[in-house]
Amino acid sequence: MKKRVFTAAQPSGHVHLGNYLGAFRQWASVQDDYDCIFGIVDLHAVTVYQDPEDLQKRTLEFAAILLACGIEPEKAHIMVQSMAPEHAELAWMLTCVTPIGWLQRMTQFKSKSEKQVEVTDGLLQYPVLMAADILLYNAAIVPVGDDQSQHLELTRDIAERFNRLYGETFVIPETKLPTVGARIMGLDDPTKKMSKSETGAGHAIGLLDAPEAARKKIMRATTDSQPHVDFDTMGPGVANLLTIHQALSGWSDEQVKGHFQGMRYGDLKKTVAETVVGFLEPFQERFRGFYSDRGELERTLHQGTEYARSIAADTIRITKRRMGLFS
Ligand code: AQP
Repeated sequence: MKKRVFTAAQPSGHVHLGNYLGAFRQWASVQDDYDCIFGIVDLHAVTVYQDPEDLQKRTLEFAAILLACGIEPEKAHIMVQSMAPEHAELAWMLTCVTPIGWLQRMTQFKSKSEKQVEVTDGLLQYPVLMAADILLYNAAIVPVGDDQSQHLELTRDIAERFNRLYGETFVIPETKLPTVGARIMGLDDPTKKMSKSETGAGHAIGLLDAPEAARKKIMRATTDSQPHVDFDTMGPGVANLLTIHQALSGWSDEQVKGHFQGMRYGDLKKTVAETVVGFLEPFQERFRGFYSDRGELERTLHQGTEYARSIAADTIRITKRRMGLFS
């Protein structure tokens, strides 16, 4: 029997190159070897306010993006979190075994709550819902970008604590990070990770950005005060551009060093921009093809969710029994 993979992303804004390199590309690469469930986690998205109409639209757009990234519904199941009430149900059971201090320590909670006028309970509970997403499917492997490593560790801690209290129930999942591109940084500020919720115009390369707009963002990316690439002294902005190029081109470390050492920043940016545009153009053509068939997209999401719920129902039954909940 194939091991199971579960991973997910929020339809919370403009999907960017960091999401692709850190996550979606890995998702496509594991679909032949594992039983894969990929979630569009809209309940996570609403931990900060989302325009309701936009959110609905983005869920379908997101499904088309995943298909354009190479995910094939014949091999992998794409599900929508809010259509599977088992996620929220398990999250509550896990909330009851999770010390509040574990949640207050999460760096993403700290950084996201700083940006809110009022911090909701949902934002604090976010990692428990994420633990429920994963444990619901007894996923052995969870491919994510580096920013999610801490949440994955917490998922393991919650699962172990539950297993200790109530007996062996959940599989302890492993984190799978990509070798290159696990943390793509913002183009305007390479000390911050590229993020959907950062609003700066030059911050992220959106997967649906017009290719010429993406080129301009790269040409304006923050570098440092040196005139050319020096691998011994380069700052985070230059390192980030090189990572983007390496992740998209598949070049080895030696090839990257041989090609870029000593290159002037203007030429480095032109080369990276060319590579990014070369990726975006065919990607967006595939996207438009999938997005134009709304009926087919909806069918894919319903079928994927139905499959996921058939597994989730068993986990809920077992978990309730373990906790002594009447059923
Ligand atoms: N900058 C990044 N580099 C590499 N991987 C990244 N991921 C996110 N940003 C980067 C990975 O993308 C997947 C989906 O992420 P998400 O939608 O669950 O939300 P996130 O991690 O919080 O991503 P964002 O873009 O920063 O969204 P907002 O601003 O809405 O929170 C995950 O596997 C993540 O690791």
